[in-house]
Amino acid sequence: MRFPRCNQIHRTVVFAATAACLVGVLCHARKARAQEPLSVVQSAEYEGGSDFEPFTEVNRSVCRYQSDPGPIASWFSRSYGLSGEERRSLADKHAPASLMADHVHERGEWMFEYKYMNMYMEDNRTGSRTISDAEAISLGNALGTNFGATPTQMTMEMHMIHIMYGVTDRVTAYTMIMLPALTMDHLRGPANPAGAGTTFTTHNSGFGDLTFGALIMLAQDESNDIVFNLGGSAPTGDIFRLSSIPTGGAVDQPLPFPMRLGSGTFNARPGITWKHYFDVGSLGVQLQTDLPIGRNYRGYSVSDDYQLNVWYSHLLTDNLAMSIRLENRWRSNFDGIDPQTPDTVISTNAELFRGGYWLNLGLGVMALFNGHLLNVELVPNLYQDLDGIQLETDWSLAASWSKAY
Ligand SMILES: [Cu+2]
Repeated sequence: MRFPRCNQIHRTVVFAATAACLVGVLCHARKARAQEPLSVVQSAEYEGGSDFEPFTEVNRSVCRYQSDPGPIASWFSRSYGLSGEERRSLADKHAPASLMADHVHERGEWMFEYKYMNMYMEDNRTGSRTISDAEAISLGNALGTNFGATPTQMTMEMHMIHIMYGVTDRVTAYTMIMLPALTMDHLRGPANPAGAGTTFTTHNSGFGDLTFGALIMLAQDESNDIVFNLGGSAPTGDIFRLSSIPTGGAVDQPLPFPMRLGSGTFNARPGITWKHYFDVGSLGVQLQTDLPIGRNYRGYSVSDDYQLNVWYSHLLTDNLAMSIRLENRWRSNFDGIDPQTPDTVISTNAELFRGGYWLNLGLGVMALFNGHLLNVELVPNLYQDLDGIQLETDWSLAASWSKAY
């Protein structure tokens, strides 16, 4: 387990403070607006039949839209002073697209979601410094690796089918079926029988680890949710596939760690989320973990993974929201050793070149059409500090469609 060093903590505090200031300003603006006196007509409309409370939350928009505005007008409208349940059904009802396990469903309700994620990694990095492909070979050799090849670029795609079901109003069960598709480009090193300086690409896809669990509403009031994720995953993803592509057909070798489809272990994935709903948006904080239990049958265990997220989603209309998110991610190196993945061959075989710290920015859009939620987020990396030599993360993307019944 690695914790960020001073400069990383410093950066994180600065960003968190910036986000907090932004939210503070928005809240202040919202409050100032709510305190504007109601006109005589608006007060009369309010007394004439609204059951919203508290009284001070009512403002002009509530009154304006009390009669049905029609489907087109309602898409562009904003409602205020809604009940807790109504407020949770607007465009910001789910966390930004890259996140999971932030919300529950009411008893008997199903949710179906398809989610696509793509992470793009180009160039290697040692610590926080980007290095050229040639240096990845030379520095790698000095560190006792990359004699066979160095990775130069990777695309990690994930298709996910996410199903949720409200067992009670406080407990929602869920499962996620993962279908990763991994592609990695390489440059051959000095000891490769297929010739140093040539390139090759490997690909792997199939079922990943099946994820499941229960989301438990620990506490809730009109504007706050605290949700605990009692989650885990089962080792349904294949972790041992052979390829002779790296050596141009000379030798069959197991695909290295980042090209494997699962962890090979049962993982505990506890997490906790706090969400606060304002009239104009919502704030979320989530700690999510992914912790392998024991070692897999090849003799190693993957990283302990901790993700700490803070986000704010702003409602432009009831059906359209934009989000900004800050993600801290820590990963440990692997434990144990897979004896069939010698570190000398390639850096992606090295158990001690897996850990690091990543700081990512998320910029998202959420749109509701007739109960269909489209949720898209682009996630550029802001900072990363990696153990040994590893491919650096440039950006990731998440896009999902979901509907509850
Ligand atoms: Cu859901």
